[in-house]
Amino acid sequence: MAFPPPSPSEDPARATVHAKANSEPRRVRKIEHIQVPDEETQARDQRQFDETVNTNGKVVLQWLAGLGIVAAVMMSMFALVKSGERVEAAAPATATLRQTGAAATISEASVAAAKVVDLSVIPESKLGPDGKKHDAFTKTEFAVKVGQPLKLEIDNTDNQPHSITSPVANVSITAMPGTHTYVLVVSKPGKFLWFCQYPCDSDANGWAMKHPGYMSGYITAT
Ligand SMILES: [Cu+2]
Repeated sequence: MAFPPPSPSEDPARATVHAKANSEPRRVRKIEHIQVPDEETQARDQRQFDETVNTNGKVVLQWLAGLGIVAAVMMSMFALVKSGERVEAAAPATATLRQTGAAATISEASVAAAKVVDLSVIPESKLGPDGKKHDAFTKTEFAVKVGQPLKLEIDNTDNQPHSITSPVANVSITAMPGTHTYVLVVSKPGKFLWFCQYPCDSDANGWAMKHPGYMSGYITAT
């Protein structure tokens, strides 16, 4: 047979607590309010915490994604450089015409710091295999570093323009009569044939225009 649960009035301890609670209801409620956050406050704090974690997490993820993109770009650039080296290594030593990309953009600073090469254009000056003198540039071989400008100070002593033209190297320099400075820049490695696009060496039907060393030559970019 079970004893019935004691009533509050039968339990002295319980009766005391009950009496205290009843006698100091304001104080108890006040303490509870200060020390224990209510459900609304807890929920709000939790939301703020979650939002902070979420935001920070997103920032970290975005940062990691950005890092991944940078790494991918660097790897592809490295791959391009390596593939370029392989192409160059496999290229024959003889003249090779190469396709270049868009015109190279060069900074004023790099132009100002560029090396200067002096040359002249002199009509009927260079002896050909036919025993006659032909129109010619005094220098027809140019060595450049890819993307680095080289200044050409050309004294064109003729009374008409001549040019250093290489469509495959995206080079087109028109040397006007007189002494002027021009910028030669090539954006891709290779050995490129150039020619003068202005009709000249007319005494020999333009022979010089088709022959390297006269009104034609090579630009080597490494
Ligand atoms: Cu010419």
